[in-house]
Amino acid sequence: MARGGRKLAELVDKLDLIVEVRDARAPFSTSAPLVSSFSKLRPVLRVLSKRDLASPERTKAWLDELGPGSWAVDLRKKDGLAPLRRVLLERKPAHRELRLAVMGIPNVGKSMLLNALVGKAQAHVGGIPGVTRSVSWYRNEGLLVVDSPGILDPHAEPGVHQILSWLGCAKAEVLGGFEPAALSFIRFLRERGLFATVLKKWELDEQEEPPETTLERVGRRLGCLMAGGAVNTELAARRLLDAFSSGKLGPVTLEMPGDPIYTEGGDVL
Ligand SMILES: Nc1nc2c(ncn2[C@@H]2O[C@H](COP(=O)(O)OP(=O)(O)OP(=O)(O)O)[C@@H](O)[C@H]2O)c(=O)[nH]1
Ligand SMILES: [Mg+2]
Repeated sequence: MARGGRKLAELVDKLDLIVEVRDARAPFSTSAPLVSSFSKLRPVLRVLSKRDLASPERTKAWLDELGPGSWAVDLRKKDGLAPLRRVLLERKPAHRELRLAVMGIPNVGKSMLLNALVGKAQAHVGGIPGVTRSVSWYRNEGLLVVDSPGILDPHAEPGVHQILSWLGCAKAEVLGGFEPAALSFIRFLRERGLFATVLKKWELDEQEEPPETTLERVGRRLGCLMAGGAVNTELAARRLLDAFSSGKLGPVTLEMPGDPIYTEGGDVL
């Protein structure tokens, strides 16, 4: 287990419960296997963050699949937190604070959830993975809450890493570059029937063409041009992924419960 994972494992003994945060746009790929292993030791509640960036019908299907003890929230608007708060207060021991940790993979909104729960902007929040670097405790309103750094599973399928790079939970530049990540994203959108949903904002129509050509069209549309007029595809790739991960292209959920999106070899179908 990596050092960060060991630190979390040592922490579990001190906790009453764990809140796992996943991204509502891909609740399967953004699950943290380490947290599943802790679920034998402590109750785990599940929060799907970024509900505002996901398809409402698909979020409902995911909540049905995950069952009781799971909620979808919009942490920017602090929407949907009341039922979670209620459950936390019910579980608070009479004579001391409820001790819980917010865990999950990078950039899913753990620190933002913590700030919403303790009622103050205490933990640092940021749009890139790896903002929280150590385990820290925060307290307020009968809660003692631990913020923790996002943990990626090094043994996850290659397809999981690919999806995480589209969502901004893993750094595309580390995983082989923005361009391959954007090309696999375009391919995925086409194969999953999501192309029009995602790219309508930029008025790009779906055409029978290689993903490289689509990326060039994205680059032209966004004015990512080099001297001489050729498209800067690296920049176009970056702009496409940034726009998707930050929600500027509108709400879309990439995964459905029971709908496998990985091949047996672990690549995205
Ligand atoms: N639109 C939207 N953005 C969100 C929501 N929750 C979090 N974010 C954004 O997601 C980004 C990451 O939030 P953080 O709270 O820093 O995420 P984290 O899980 O603590 O990340 P690390 O500390 O890097 O592991 C920030 O840009 C937030 O503004 C949400 O519900 N909706
Ligand atoms: Mg954080």
